[in-house]
Parts: sequence; structure tokens; C-alpha cells
Amino acid sequence: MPTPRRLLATGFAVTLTALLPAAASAQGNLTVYCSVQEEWCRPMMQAFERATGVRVAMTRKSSGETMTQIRAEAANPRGDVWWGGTGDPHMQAAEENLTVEYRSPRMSELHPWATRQAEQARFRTIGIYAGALGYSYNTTELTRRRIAAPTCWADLAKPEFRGEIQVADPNTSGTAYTMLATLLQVMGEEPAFDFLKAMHRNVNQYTRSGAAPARAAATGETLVGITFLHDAVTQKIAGAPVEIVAPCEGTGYEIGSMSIIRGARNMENAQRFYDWALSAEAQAIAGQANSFQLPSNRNAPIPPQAPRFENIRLIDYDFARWGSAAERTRVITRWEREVRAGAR
Ligand code: S7P
Repeated sequence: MPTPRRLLATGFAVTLTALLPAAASAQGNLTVYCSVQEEWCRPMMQAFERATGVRVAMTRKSSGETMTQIRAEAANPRGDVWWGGTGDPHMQAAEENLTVEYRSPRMSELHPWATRQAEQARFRTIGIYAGALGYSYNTTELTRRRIAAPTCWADLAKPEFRGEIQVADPNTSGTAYTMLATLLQVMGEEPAFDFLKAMHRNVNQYTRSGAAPARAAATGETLVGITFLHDAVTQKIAGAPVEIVAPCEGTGYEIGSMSIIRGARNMENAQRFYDWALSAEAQAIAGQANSFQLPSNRNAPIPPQAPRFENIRLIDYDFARWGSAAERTRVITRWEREVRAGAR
């Protein structure tokens, strides 16, 4: 298994949860690619280390970036587990044979949406949390600019939002790909691309990370940030002047997922982590780390701040279709060509 130094030497930004001396841990090692926010990645890895004595080296990257990295490393895998991040790229990794089947004994503790994800991927991935997509806007800036409060996706294409919207780039971000797939399902493909082209004129920046636009809306750097609703909640409870919108036309959601990487050098510890991460106790760490997704273990506490699905107009997101390699590649390529390349 690569030492943290070797990972650094290859140019990857490594966050070490265990800056332990060089002596090998009696329980061995584990390399985790983490695609939730750093604030949640760190306590998860530390808790696993405490619970098992396994020494964890963790790298944090967005979902699309992690998928690209795992594919690039396929001939010489460096990671053991990919934990977190939107489900679509996990589904694609499963289809591309980059991850392996594993049936955890904890599967019976999970909500049906989490196990359905596993079944659709031939048990090469599994749902660990869920969260709906939407946007947040800075109320101070909205008042200052005298713009009517947006409530729908369609509002984001209006001329008064010129240069006021931030969203991530679907090449790197699972959140942004969820937005593309959501709009195509809500509006139909051609109207969705017309909308995306119109909204493109209003976008001030396509960020690398999916949650960054929520932080930018919180500080007023942008008026509107498109993200998962739970990422906006994190900003709101920290005191940011933001309102959170579940768009009126309906919206999509993610099944945040976990997969074991094919060729994992620490397979036994990978399975140990996998089982542990599905436990109610491990999933309770999310809320403590200000991450407000809905946990997949039925016995895990739901953070009171978590946006509840029953209060949101949700679409019946087709994870098998939009998580397929062909669709994901086709949609992102079309977005690059027809939206991103367009003038603003
Ligand atoms: O912040 C948590 C979260 O929204 O981040 C994940 C996301 O995929 C990582 O960001 P990218 O959009 O940059 O890939 C989500 O799965 C998760 O809920």
C-alpha cells in the first residue's frame, strides 16, 4: 500500500488523518478516497481508526475527480475504498468494472433506496446517505439589488440574475452532474438544454467543488448558489443570511454512495470499513460534523436540520439510466459543447 509520502509524491493532495510514526499499525492500513466535505471526512476516518486500530490515509476529492482518478489508477490501484460522493459516478465505476461486489451483513439495516442502489450496481456500490438538490440565495444581496425572490429553476434564467449564479462543473463535480440529470428529467432534454444555455449567461463561475457555491452565496460572493440543500443548510445554521429553495418544478436527489475499489491492497480492512460505515453509530457522525444528509441506516439519527424528502417535490430519479457510463459521458459532452463553450 502506498505510504502517505508516496501519494504526495505523485501529486495528489493528501489529507492525513493519521500522521503516525512510520511504524506499521498492528491492524494494518487503509486508503480511503473521500468525496464528502473535508469536515465530515476527517472525523469519520478518526472514528474508524479509534474503533479498529487500522491506520487510515485519506484523500478528499470531488466525485467526478475521484472517478477519473480511480479509472487512471486501474492498472495499479492505490485506493481501497471510495466513501461518499454522488451515486451516479459510483454507478459508472461499477459498470466500468473499477469496483468490486461486496454484500455487507449490515445491508438489512438500510433503507430500501440504499439497497436498491446496490442491486442496480450488482452490489458494487451501496447508498450511505441521500440529499435533494436545489439552491440558496443571499437575502442581503437580494434586497440590495431589489430582485424578486426566486422559487423555481426557471427563475435562474431571468436577465436580472446576470452574473449572479454559481454552480459547479459537471466534469469534476457530482453535484453539478446531478443538476444536469435533474433538469433533463424535470424539463425534457431539449428544453433543459435551452434553459442551461440561458442560465449560462447568468453564471459567474463554474466551480470545481459542488458545495463551493453554497459557501459563496453565504458570503455574498455570489447571489445564488446551486448545490444540494444540505450544503446550504450548513451555511444557514452557521448564521449566513441565506434562504434555501427546493425548486417549484420539482427536483432531483442523490444517493451518496460507497464502493470498494477493484484490486484494493487492503481488502480485509476495506470490508471492515464498509461494514462499519453502514452502522448507525458511524452514520451519526454526519450530523456532528454539520453534514445534514439523510442517513441510509434506518437506526441512525436523522439530523433535525436535514431537509426532509416529504417536504420537497421530488422526481423519480432514474439512477440506472443517469448513472450509466454512456449517458453520463453523453450528457457532460453535450453540456461542454453547447453550454460551457457558449458566449456569456
Ligand atoms: O457536501 C456534501 C456533498 O454535497 O458533497 C458530495 C459531493 O459529491 C462532493 O462534491 P462534488 O459535487 O464536488 O462532487 C455529495 O455527495 C455530498 O452530499
